[in-house]
Amino acid sequence: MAEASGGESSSFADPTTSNDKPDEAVNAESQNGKPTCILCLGMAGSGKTTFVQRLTAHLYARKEKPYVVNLDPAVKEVPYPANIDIRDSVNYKEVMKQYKLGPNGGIVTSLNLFATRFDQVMNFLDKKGSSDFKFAIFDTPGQIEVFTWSASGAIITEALASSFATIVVYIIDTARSTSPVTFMSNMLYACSILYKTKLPFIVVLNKTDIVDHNFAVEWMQDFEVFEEALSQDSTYMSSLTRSMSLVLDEFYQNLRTVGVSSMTGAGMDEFLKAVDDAVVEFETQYKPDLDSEDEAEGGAEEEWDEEEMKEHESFKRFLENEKQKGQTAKKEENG
Ligand SMILES: Nc1nc2c(ncn2[C@@H]2O[C@H](COP(=O)(O)OP(=O)(O)OP(=O)(O)O)[C@@H](O)[C@H]2O)c(=O)[nH]1
Ligand SMILES: [Mg+2]
Repeated sequence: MAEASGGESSSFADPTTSNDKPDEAVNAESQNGKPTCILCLGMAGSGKTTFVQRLTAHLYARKEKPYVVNLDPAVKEVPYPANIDIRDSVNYKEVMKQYKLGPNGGIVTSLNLFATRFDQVMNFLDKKGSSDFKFAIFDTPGQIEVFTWSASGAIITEALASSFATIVVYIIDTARSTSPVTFMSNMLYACSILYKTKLPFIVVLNKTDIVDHNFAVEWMQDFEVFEEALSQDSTYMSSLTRSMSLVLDEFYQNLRTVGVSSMTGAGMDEFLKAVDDAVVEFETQYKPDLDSEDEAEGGAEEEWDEEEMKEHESFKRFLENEKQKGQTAKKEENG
């Protein structure tokens, strides 16, 4: 595993911008001269990576070169110019081998290892964000729960949101959500991520080149239309889905949705408008909440640090144990 040693010559080096002179048009101002962070989440195969690729190309065309971070250690090819690539500092296959882990454990552990050095990413964003780029885009691992339900995912998200306007983009494969029950389960997942991150949220209905997204918008706006679609199905699931839909009504009312094709680029300008909106929401609602939480809790920062320390220590112990186990097994094999 490559070691990152701080500074830009390390494995966190910035391949596309370090030698570039920022051109004038790129000097976009953002909130308080700091970049906006766009976290792209979504089920496996929903199109996160293709979306990041398309958004990056779109911003390049607008002369708003973004800063792009790949957080998926298991991806084979990254089809966009990544300023920071988790694979440069953590070798996922090596992690699996060294700690005797399966694919999911390997991804979680790789992300944990990366999170312990996330302060370096924060430094890059802080240093360059005000002058070089307006948007920092994050592509996340295929297995969504690795990011949304792991300590490292939370550490990364919270670190970003504490310093920059941070927005969650939940990408949906629209073509695979045309059944009301599948659509509902996808939206429940979206809702649970909103609960978890408490950040401004945009739902991207992707792959509109395959199927128009308006059916989904209608389902969210009008319960009766959704009910009609459900009426073809009289199973237990459909009656549960009906109740769930009523519960989700409040969630739908406050949701920004944009139809996009990452393949053709349709909907990208609308998406950026939604981002502007979400940034205003971050600054006016989320930021004051975060600040007042910090103030109200007083010493909470110290407590959190202690919690983090405990987690970090136990993670280190886990790694040591696993390493020892691996070495013993190897000796036995050889002996
Ligand atoms: N037709 C069409 N296909 C798309 C679109 N976006 C992505 N795809 C295809 O969907 C598949 C999955 O896309 P990815 O971008 O790899 O999805 P992902 O969410 O990053 O996948 P994982 O990282 O493995 O979870 C690929 O075959 C893409 O070509 C789109 O807008 N339209
Ligand atoms: Mg991907």
